[in-house]
Amino acid sequence: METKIPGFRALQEYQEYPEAEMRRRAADFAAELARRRTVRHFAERPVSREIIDDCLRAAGTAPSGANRQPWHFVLVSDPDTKRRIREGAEREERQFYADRAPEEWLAALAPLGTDENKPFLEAAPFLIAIFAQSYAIGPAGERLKNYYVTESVGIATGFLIAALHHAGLASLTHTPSPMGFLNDILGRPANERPFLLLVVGYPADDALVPEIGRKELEEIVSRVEGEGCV
Ligand code: IYR
Repeated sequence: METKIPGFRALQEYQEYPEAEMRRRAADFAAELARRRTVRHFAERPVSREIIDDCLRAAGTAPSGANRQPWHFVLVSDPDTKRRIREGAEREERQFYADRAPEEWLAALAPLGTDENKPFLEAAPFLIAIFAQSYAIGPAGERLKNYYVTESVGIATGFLIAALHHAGLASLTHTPSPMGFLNDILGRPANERPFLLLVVGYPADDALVPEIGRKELEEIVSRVEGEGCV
C-alpha cells in the first residue's frame, strides 16, 4: 500500500499501447501533421463555435512554466471587430513593407507572396488573438511572476494549430508587428502582450499555397545513441 503524499495522486491518465500500435500511431500522426499547410485564402463559410472551443480546450492542456498557464485566447467572429483588426494590421503592414522591413527580410518573404493587404482578416469566420501574460494579477491586485512565458504560450499555440488541423480546419499564423493595437481593440489588460493572431476557417475553393517544402528528418535531427535505443 503506497503512502499518500499530500498534493499528489496516482497517474491515471497515461495510456500505453502495444508496440505495433505505437508505431502506427506515431506514423499516422506524423502523416496527418505533414498534410497541414498554412492557408492565406479563406472561404466565408461559417464554422461551429463548439469545434473551436474544443480546439481551445486542447490548447489549454499545454505544459507551462510552474503551471501558470500564462495564455489568454480571444475568439473573434464579430464582423465589426474583424474589420477593425484588419485596419490595425494593415496600417502596421503598410509601414513594414514600405519602410521597416530590411531587404533581406523582404527577400525571405518573397516565396510566400505576402503583402500589406490582409483580406483574410475579414473573410475568415474566426480570428483567435493569443495573448501572453507577462505576469499574473494576484487576489490583492499584486503582480505574480510567470515563468517561461514565451515557451509556454508557444507550446499552447502549437497544440491549437495541431488541434484545428486535426478537426479539419485551416489556419494562418499572422504576426503584424507591432501588435499593440490588439490590446486596444480587444480590451486586454497591460499584463498581456499580443503573441500571435491565428486566422481560422475553411480554405477558399481556389486557395493557392506556395510550393515550398520541409526539411528532411536527417537535416533537423542529430543523434547521440546509447543502449536505450532498440
Ligand atoms: N507580418 C508580415 C510579414 C511576414 C513575416 C513573416 I517572418 C512571415 O512568415 C510572413 C509574413 C505579414 O503578415 O505580411
